[in-house]
Amino acid sequence: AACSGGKSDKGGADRPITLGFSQVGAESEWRTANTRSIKAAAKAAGIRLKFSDAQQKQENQIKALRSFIAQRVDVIAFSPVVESGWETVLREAKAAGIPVIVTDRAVDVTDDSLYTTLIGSDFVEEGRRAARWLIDDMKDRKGPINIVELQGTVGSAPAIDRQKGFHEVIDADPRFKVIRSQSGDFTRAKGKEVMEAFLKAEGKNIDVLYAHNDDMAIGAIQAIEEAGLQPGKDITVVSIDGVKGAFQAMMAGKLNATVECNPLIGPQLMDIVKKVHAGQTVPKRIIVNESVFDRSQAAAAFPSRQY
Ligand code: GYE
Repeated sequence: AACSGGKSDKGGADRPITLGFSQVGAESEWRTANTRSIKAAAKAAGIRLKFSDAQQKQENQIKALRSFIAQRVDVIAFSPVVESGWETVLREAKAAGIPVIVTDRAVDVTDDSLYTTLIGSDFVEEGRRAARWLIDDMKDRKGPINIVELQGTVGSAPAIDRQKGFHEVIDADPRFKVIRSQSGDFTRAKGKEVMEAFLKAEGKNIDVLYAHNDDMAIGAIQAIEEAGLQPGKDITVVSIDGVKGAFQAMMAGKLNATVECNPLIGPQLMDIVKKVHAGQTVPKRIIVNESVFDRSQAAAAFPSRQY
């Protein structure tokens, strides 16, 4: 086939770049904001976007990547639903001379020449931030303090790393104990369902809920209320993302804190797409800046929240 990895056969300078993007799904407020950002930024940058939604299934993503390769797009970007299992399809992209940019979630590959760069947040640090906030919030409280944990999608980078970072910090304080930990797949519905099971099993033993994203926390808040308890008071709730729904829950006194994870990476991604297509070298890892908000800051920050 007349396919080369060179830059000289990509057509005239005026031909728009075609980008194939495979998205995880639409599982959370974070994700829909991320999709909006990518679509808007592609349009603004004059990049032709082929967008595919995998509905949280790796097999769908692999199919999408293969279809992008068959269509000979200029650049592929994707947010991998889970970390492992990408070697084969990434080797196919490499053999076709199509550069691959990983966004948001990391891949676990032994050969890191299989992708150009990873643009995304430091999830381990987000987990540490949630734990540090909790330790500070409970500095005057005696142990034992029982935590239940709602994990993200099993095998996904944010679930693995947010658990790791949280434990790294919380395990150093003997008052805290994670008594239950289960996946809620990053959705409200699953977050609620799993929290109901936690409440049934543990009753009033639960002091803290740590959720790997805001949507699961929001679902769980509903379960806590339905169990006749007050979220934010009887059970301290801390989660990650910083979506508008979390700010509203904080303003209503039901969520105690959220650790920011910025989904608005579209403009940065398009910038990298152009550079990679032009054959420029880019850093292997690009990290997004973010912070932590609690209830005392929620009302002031809310009007300027972009997602
Ligand atoms: O925190 C969660 C989404 O990969 C960082 O995925 C992302 C996570 C985000 O479903 O809300």
